[in-house]
Amino acid sequence: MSLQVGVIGTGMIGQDHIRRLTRVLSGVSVVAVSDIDRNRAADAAPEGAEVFAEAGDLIRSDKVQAVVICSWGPAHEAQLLDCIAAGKPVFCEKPMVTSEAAALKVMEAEVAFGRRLVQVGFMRRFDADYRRLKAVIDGGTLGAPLMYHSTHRNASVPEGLYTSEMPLNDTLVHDADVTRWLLDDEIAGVEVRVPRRSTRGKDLRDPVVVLLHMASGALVDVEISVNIAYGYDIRGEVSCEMGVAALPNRPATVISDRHGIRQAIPEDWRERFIEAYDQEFREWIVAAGQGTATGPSTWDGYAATLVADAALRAVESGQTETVAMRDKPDLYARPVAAVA
Ligand code: NAD
Ligand code: ISE
Repeated sequence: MSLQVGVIGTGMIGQDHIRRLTRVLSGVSVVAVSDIDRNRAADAAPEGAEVFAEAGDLIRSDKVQAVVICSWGPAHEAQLLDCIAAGKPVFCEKPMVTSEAAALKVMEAEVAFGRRLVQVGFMRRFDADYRRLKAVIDGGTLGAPLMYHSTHRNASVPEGLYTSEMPLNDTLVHDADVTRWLLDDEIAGVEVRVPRRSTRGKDLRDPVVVLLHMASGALVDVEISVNIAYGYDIRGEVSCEMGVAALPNRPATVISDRHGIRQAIPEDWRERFIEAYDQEFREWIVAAGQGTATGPSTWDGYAATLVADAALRAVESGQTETVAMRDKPDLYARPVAAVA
């Protein structure tokens, strides 16, 4: 039977996820949508889907078996808590929440419920290039990872909606999560350096360089540029004791003409990570159909939130700010048990 899903937030990524849930993937149907902009929700609703004015009513509706949250970050906390209270599996776009206090509330609610329900939208973990890179590091033939260089460049971000804090609490969270996952290590401290500001960045603090100090002693540098004009360029290279492993340049047609030899660069995240988003939902649909969640967890969302908070403090202090994580609840340490 098809998993009946309700989607909250029908902006850019909400529409893209509705497209994949209705036209690309099988075993799932979008039966409900909600957005604070009711017209946008109505325009995005697939045929037959009910439009809810209130996200809470969509979550509690009997026709909705599982929820996809694509609203703005600050709205996620209340919507996640409603999903957990209703006992419904939920896919939540990053950032899971925007403060440590909110992350703890969500984690405590899920732990009290006693079963994983939340998957956070860290799609890089589902990308084939990142998965191959991780397999090489885990294989151990290059020795221990010592440094990781992560480059995260956006051609542009939406004017007005994207605030000066967002390079650190909205964009960096991807690099923080993929670093923890790739290196199988925790982030213990965060430093931020701010170079000359790009005049294209309007009022944004852009670019920024972030140094992540890992618990093992490994060091990670992250370039965040959110207005770099030429395209969406994601790179990663791990330097180990006996060699280096890097993400490939994205395979693309090689064009040769009077301007030279070149390959196209993706315009934005929709194009670069199209297969990764498809795969994260394939895996989510299977788990949600069994009443649970696998993939990036509330614990991972909590870790990324702490790193973002520390990065925001580090900009102000100019110091290395500590990331102090709680002890990991058992719920996130044990393998997920499927529910019959
Ligand atoms: P957007 O502004 O295009 O869309 C957000 C939508 O949510 C808007 O239509 C808005 O009206 C609606 N909304 C806001 N608050 C709401 C609420 N309380 N209830 C219901 N609807 C509400 O933004 P977007 O680019 O689609 O981003 C949405 C989320 O997805 C953000 O958290 C963003 O960080 C994340 N995102 C993730 C990726 C990724 O690569 N994983 C890419 C883009 C965006
Ligand atoms: C956006 O919200 C995303 O999540 C993209 O993956 C990221 O590259 C971009 O910087 C964010 O604004």
